[in-house]
Amino acid sequence: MTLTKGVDTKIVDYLLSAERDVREITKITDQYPELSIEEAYELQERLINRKIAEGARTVGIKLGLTSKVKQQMMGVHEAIYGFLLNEMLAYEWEPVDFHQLIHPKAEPEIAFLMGEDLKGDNVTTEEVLNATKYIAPAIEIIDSRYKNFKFTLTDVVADNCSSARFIVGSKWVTPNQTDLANIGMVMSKNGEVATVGAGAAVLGHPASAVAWAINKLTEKGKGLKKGDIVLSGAITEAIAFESGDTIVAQFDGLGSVSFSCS
Ligand code: OOG
Ligand code: MG
Repeated sequence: MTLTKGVDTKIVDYLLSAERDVREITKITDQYPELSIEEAYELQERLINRKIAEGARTVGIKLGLTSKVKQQMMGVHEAIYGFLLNEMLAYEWEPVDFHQLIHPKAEPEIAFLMGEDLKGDNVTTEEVLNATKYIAPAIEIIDSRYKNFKFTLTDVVADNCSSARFIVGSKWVTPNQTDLANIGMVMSKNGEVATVGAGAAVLGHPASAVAWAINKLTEKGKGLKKGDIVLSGAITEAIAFESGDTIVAQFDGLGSVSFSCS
């Protein structure tokens, strides 16, 4: 057990200062190679609690590494989750300020808005769909605090899974209006196609990814609440962007979501 009192505070301070000072840092497992995934989730919880103490509010969760491609890239077999805070919410009509971010990348995702509380250790895809009020196209902006976006699973979990900003499109549809697994998506940067994918990339079905996360949260005595937003995980690889860029993700039947970076 590496995570003694004092060490946990030190690591959380280290991660928070990197974000605040917009500066990349050496990954924490370089100094603490023994840290376990469970300890990483404890660190993540402490980091979120610190932000809450400073006035932030959780508005939902995000899933990461839900696609086989991303899991293979990382050499892992499991997805991860982190928390969304109100201060991460960005809007289509308000440019994202590049200078507040270290080395941001954009990911096309499907957002779920929960219409009911949902908790349990055996939640199914079907139950997730039934508890979902709307789905919408979304873009997550990830911004790992670690140098060159290089990390182990433990590092990224402690860093709240690289969360930085997210944008949800203005068109919301009920889940039964669309076949989420077969939804096609094209994401472009400055008018040129950057990446294409389909909903099935996310653990076979984006709602299955959400079910997985609820089961995990329940192990910790948590769950989803009515009104929570869930980002179900990137459908393709993430695309780097900088000042002056515009990113648009266009989903079949779901419409599009976009943002510009100033
Ligand atoms: C980790 C976060 C990945 C996703 O949707 O897969 C993620 C990272 O790649 O930095 O948010
Ligand atoms: Mg993501």
